[in-house]
Amino acid sequence: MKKPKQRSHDNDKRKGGETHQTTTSGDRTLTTNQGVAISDNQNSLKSGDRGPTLLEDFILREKITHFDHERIPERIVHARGSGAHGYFQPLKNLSRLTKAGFLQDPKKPTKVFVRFSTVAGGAGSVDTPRDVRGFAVKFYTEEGNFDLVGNNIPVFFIQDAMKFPDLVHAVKMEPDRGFPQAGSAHDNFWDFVSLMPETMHMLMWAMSDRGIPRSLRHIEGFGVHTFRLVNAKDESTFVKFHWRPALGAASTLWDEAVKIAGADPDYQRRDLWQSIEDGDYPEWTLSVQAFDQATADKLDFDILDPTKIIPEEVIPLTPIGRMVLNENPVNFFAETEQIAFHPGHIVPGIDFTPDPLLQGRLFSYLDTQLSRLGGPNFHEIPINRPVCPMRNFQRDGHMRMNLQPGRVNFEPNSLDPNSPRENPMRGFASFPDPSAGPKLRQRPESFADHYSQARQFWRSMTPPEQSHIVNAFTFELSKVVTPAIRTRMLGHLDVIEPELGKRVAAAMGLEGQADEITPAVKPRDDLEPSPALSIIAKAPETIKGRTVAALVTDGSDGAAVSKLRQALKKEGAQLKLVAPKVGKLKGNGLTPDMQLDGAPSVLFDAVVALPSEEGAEALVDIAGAIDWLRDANGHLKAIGFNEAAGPMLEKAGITPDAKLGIVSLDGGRGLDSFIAAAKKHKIWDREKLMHPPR
Ligand code: HDE
Repeated sequence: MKKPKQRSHDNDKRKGGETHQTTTSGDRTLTTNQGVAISDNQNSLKSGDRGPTLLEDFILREKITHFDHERIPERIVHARGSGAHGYFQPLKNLSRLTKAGFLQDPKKPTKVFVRFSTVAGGAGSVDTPRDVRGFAVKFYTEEGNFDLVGNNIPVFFIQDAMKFPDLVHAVKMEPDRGFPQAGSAHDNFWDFVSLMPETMHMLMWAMSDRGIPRSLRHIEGFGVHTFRLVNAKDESTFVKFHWRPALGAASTLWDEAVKIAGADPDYQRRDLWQSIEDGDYPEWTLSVQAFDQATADKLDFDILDPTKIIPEEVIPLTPIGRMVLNENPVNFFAETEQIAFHPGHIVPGIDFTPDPLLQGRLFSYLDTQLSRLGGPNFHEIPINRPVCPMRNFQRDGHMRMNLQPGRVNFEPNSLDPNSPRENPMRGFASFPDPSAGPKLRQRPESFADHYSQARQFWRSMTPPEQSHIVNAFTFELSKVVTPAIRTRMLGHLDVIEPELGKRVAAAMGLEGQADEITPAVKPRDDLEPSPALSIIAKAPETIKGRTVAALVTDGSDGAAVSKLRQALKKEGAQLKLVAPKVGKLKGNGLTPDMQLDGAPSVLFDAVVALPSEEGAEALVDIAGAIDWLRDANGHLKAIGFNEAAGPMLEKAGITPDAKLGIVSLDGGRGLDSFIAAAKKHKIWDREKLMHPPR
């Protein structure tokens, strides 16, 4: 059932958009930014119809000047992003943990805007590189905006903000040549990380299937740092924040991600947009791992170290809320581009810890908005405005929008008893964190173990996921051309887990060449694997929210298509028809959604070949049609087919085998077993045969 639409800044947007048109003359006359009606929007003002353009043409100059300034600096990281509006609702009253107003009443929704992003690429880069995904949520609460600026990976590469510019320089395109775009497979990145053992845990995550998610609707999210929740009695509880997608986490295969990048560079942005347009709203549960100081003291790592997780098996997740994204932006620039996140946007009831990475972030995000959005008044841009009253004595500056009346712009004052005053009862009060010590530049000893959790991650993966990690390291390190970087990195992999090091070295043909790496702290061998870290182990069997494509031709069986469509609809999935031509098909009245060349099977979760006999005869000689099936097979997707498609399957080298998800739809239960196979998302048993582990 569709939820009623909720949105932030409704009035701002709609009214703002219409002011020009309604206030000029009540009609739809085009005007300049000064409100002057424009009579001709096709021709500049010239001296004679072939004559030079006149400097006097204030309409042309205004239009071109504005156009010249349409772009603002893109984000230095997380430049490529997609956003949506929605709402958050607590599952229960959380006053035991926090006094934050928006976490008290389960009946009360809070509006949110979420921006997902990749990290390394520019704003125009593709959606599916191997990369971390940003997961930033702005909660417009009645006590101010709260930003939970997280990632889809629960740890970070580095432990101290001091290293962030180096990390980002290393991963982004190399400064002399300007490539690679949106990719970590280059010397600079691997040189840096191989010299920084603290990156090892996060590298395992980034090289795992988490780095190539199926869609933004299928990613988990993490606050990464340890935060505090503070209740009305000023009692503090440590928390780690977790988002879990209602559809379950899911990933692509590397070969698939690479091909999607060419077939649809906007694959994930389009998916997010389309699912919201279709009313199939993406949804997540927000959970916390809550613990006290005594528990923190018992953990075998430091909770201030952002390169560590607390396994769910050690401290389970407590679900606290639900988030639904139910409205697309009205304008990408005004909202998704101009939204300004900042971990320092918090509200009473939530507080920081001295995690040295978080502490650095608390400076960086405000600072970056000054250059990105042009000045200190970005909080007045509609998407950034709090929904609660905002009053203080900050004044003026670039692009000040609010009219601030009166002569009093200072505090204390006696001239205006109605002017704003501090409020010790309601105002934000920092939790009196007791940590202090001598002034020094030093990493604590408790941050020194860089390998144990990397090893634990490896041991928590299923065999296919382990193979994907081996393949990812092999791919990336093979792109590195400096031999010393490769062998240094192989040395680290040996420390993480000898089996991992050996497999990557063998796949690269560099057996026995790994550097000797001596870790500062011997990695532990006794950490229990955490099955919750595996995507495959906990994947729900569902095709909800997925898209299945049917390859159809003139003369295809229309009844079979509608049976398939109905069956998919029942499961919450959709059917797209792909055909050699995009016009209405003959003999069945079907209208294709997409033409074959623009709809390779990488764009779909499962495929069905339902050609007519004549249609199949023509398609069997078309490489694109055979690749359509061959790729679906290689990408471990469920494949359904009718008898006519037999020769096509044969040419694609595909042997029907219902146990491996290659299912004939002709028999009575064919459709059911196809859907059962599609619900597995990937048929992992097929992978062992097609891509034997290295
Ligand atoms: Fe960010 N990060 N970051 N980061 N980050 C930015 O802020 C920074 C870190 C994250 O959709 C920038 O407005 C520093 C961790 C997301 O607009 C910048 C450090 C995590 C987004 C910045 C970190 C993140 C950003 C660039 C280490 C996961 C995109 C543009 C001390 C918990 C937000 C901007 C959006 C964006 C700095 C580390 C997540 C430069 C200095 C850890 C999701 O301020």
